[in-house]
Amino acid sequence: MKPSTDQLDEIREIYNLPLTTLIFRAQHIHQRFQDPAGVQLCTLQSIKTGKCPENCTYCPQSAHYDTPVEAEPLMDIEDIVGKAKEAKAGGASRFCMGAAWRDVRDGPQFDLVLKTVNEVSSLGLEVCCTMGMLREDQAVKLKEAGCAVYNHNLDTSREYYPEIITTRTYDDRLNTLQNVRSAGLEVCAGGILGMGETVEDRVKLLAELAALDPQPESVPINALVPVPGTPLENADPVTSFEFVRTVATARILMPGSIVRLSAGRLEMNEETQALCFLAGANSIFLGDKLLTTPNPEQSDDFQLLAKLGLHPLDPEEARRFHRANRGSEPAAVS
Ligand code: SAM
Ligand code: DTB
Ligand code: SF4
Repeated sequence: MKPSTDQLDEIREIYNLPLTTLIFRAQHIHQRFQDPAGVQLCTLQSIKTGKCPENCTYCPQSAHYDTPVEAEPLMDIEDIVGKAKEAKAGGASRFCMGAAWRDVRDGPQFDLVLKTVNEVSSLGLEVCCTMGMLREDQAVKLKEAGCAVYNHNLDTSREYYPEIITTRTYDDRLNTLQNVRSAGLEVCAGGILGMGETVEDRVKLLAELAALDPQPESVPINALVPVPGTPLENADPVTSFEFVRTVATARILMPGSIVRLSAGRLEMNEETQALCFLAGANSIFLGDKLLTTPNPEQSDDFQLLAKLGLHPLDPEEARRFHRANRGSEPAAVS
C-alpha cells in the first residue's frame, strides 16, 4: 500500500530532527528493543557472478555495462561449503549467497542451490539467499532446504525506481517479498543511498519498508559503491551525516529489525561507522569482499568492535527480540 501523506510527513520530520535528538531517539529505541552492544556478523559470497540480464544502474554485474567484473558460472557445492566453513571459523553467524540472476529458474542449477543451502545450514550458519525474483513455491523449497532469510532490496522510492532500473518494476520487487514472507522465510529488504536520490526518496523508501507487515527482520542500508562502467560511476556520494540520518530513521521506524550497515564501509572512517552504530545499526558484512567489490579487512573490523566495546550478536537473541517487538508502532515524533 502506498504510504500516506501523514506517514511521509512524520518520517520526514524524524529524518530532519536535530542530529543530537535524532540519535538520542534512535538510541532510546535501540536500547529498548535490541541488544545494545551486539553486532550481527554476516559474510557474503557471490556464487554466480556477472552477466545479469537486469539493467540496475548501480550494479557491476549487469550485462548491460562494461565493468571490471569477471563473470563466473555457478560455483561448485564443495567450493561454496568451503567458503562457508571459512566464514564460520572467521566469526560470522550468517552466510549470504548471491547470484546474479534476474529470477530463480527451476532446473538443475536451482537444485544445486538447494543442496548447497542444505549443507551450509547444517554447518550451523544462518543461510541467506539473494538470487532475484522468485515464486512462492520456490521460496518454500529454499525454506525446506534450510534457508532462513531471503534478501531482496527495494533500493529506492517507487518514484525514483524507473530512473535506476527499467527491466523490472517496484511491484515485481514487492511481489517477491510477499512470496518470501508467505513461504515463512525471514525478509531482508533495504536500499542504496548515493544514487542521486533526494531526501524525499529516502523518506519514501523507509516508509515502504516500514509498511511491510510484518516488518523485515533485516534492513540493509548500502552506500553506493561506484564501479567504473556503470551509469552511476560518477554519482555524488551520500554524505556521512545523511547516511547516519537514514540509519537512525530506519531504527526508529523498525525497532525490532536488524539494521545493517552494508556496502560502502570502506569509504567510511571508524568515527562514521561508530555514529552508525549509535544511530542503531547492528549488523555488518564481515570479510574483505562484498559480492564483487572490496570491504574492510576482517581484522580491522574486529579491532573496531573491540575499541567500541561491541560484541558479535547472538542470532537466537536477535530473533527473540524481533518476535517480541515486531509490528511495534513507529515512535511519535514529539
Ligand atoms: N540479483 C539479485 C537482486 O538484485 O536482488 C541479488 C544480488 S544484488 C547484487 C543484491 C543487492 O546488492 C542489490 O539489490 C543492491 O541493493 C546491492 N548492490 C548491488 N550493487 C551495488 C553497489 N554498487 N553498491 C551498493 N549496493 C549494491
Ligand atoms: C545488500 O543489501 N548488500 C549486499 C547484499 N545485500 C547482497 C550486496 C552489496 C553489493 C555491493 C556491490 C558488489 O560487491 O558487487
Ligand atoms: Fe542483476 Fe541483482 Fe545486479 Fe540488478 S542488482 S544487475 S538484478 S545482480
